[in-house]
Amino acid sequence: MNSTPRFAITGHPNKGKSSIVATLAEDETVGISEIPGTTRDAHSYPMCMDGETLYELIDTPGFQRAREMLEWLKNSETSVADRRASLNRFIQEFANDPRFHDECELLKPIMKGAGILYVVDGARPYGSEYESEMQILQWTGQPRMALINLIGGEEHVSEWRRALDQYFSIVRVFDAQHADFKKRIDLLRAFQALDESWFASLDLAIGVLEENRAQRLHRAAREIAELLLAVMCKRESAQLDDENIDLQLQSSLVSKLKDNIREREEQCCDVLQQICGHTKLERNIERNQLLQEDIFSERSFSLFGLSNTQLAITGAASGAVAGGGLDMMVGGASLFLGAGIGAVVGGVSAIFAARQISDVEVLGSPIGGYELHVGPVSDVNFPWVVLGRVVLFYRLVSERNHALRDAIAVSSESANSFSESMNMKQRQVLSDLFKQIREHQLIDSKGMVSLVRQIENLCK
Ligand SMILES: Nc1nc2c(ncn2[C@@H]2O[C@H](COP(=O)(O)OP(=O)(O)O)[C@@H](O)[C@H]2O)c(=O)[nH]1
Ligand SMILES: [Mg+2]
Repeated sequence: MNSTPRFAITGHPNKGKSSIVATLAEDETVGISEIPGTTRDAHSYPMCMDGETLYELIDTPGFQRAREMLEWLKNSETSVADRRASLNRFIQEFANDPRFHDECELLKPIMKGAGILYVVDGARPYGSEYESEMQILQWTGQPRMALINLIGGEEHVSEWRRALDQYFSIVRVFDAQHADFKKRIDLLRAFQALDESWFASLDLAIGVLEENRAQRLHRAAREIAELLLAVMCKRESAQLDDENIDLQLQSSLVSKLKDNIREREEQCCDVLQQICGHTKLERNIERNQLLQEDIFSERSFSLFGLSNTQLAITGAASGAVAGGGLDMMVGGASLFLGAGIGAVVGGVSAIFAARQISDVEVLGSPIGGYELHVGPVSDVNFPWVVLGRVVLFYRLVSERNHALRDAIAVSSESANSFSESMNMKQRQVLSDLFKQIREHQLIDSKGMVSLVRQIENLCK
């Protein structure tokens, strides 16, 4: 049989049931709340890939009156073989009784064949009030697994294990908010072991998930490579009255260039979020502090740029000033302002004051007169800064669990270690590719393939 596996997530209110649904269905729309009793009705969240439903997670309200319910069941029981029938009778009898609304809601999908994921909190002690819940779930006879969530720590995990082992054939610790991809796959494999009829469907699901993850990485790396190419080639220009540089115009072109580059980086981050199914994050939160930090700030350069030694080793500094030949072709006067541009940019940072970040030139315009050109950004560290920022962003977003809704927190240590996380070879290959882009203002298809591959490795 190749039916879609369905899992009902059950347990006491406020133990992270909805969080587990969000994580396993990779769905940011699942309602998670610190207020118990928020989930009122059972709701199914399909895990879909390429239009195919791999499995379904059913979020359910928590047990409210398990003890009373069990009492009723015991009174109506005639034989062990009759237990499922008793449960069905209970649902029929109390379907419209508000006292047992939540019990009926959570049992319905299970009685229709869903597997059970019973969630408890490993930070809270085990208590006999849970026993009725576990017994009721046992009565359904459905395949079931218990998950010990770690809401506030794990001090009661072993005590919970001993109790849960009595009722569940598989008991796992599963951190709803931080379980990574591998942990989620492990869970699906455990379910395979629980029910043979799901084996083939879950095998397929795991294969699709793994394939999708690789595709996601590739798409993201391609997106980042295109960003690098775009920002490294970006230029701004405007008509000039004569061949003299209009400093005000130059300053506004520099601002425009920087704004466009920032905007392009924002766009790329939006796409990376989409790729990872985290579009809501954008609306709910501001990007983390580090990424809020301006792309052209001194801090960005010192965090993500290569050190002078690293630059010297890779030979990145040579050929840093591009565009020198351009004006020869069109016959304009070229003005590399060098350190001067820092003053024009307006003291954005000490680094910019000391370095030439972009070329400024006056070129003869094809339609007559003169044009002032600003860009591309020629600072050798610029692509490293952009690369570091977006790769770090992708790592955070792609690892991020869909149960986590707060702001992405990134430590400056992780940013600091970014350039160190690359080995010499990686740095050299990237450095050569950046040089190619800087010098030719384009990249050939072989270079693009290599760039994407390098970025994939950094994003993992
Ligand atoms: N720290 C932490 N908090 C969690 C975890 N799982 C859930 N929570 C929080 O616990 C509260 C209840 O979570 P929710 O998923 O809505 O529980 P439900 O009522 O069982 O569906 C929410 O405020 C969650 O953010 C976890 O693994 N760690
Ligand atoms: Mg809930």
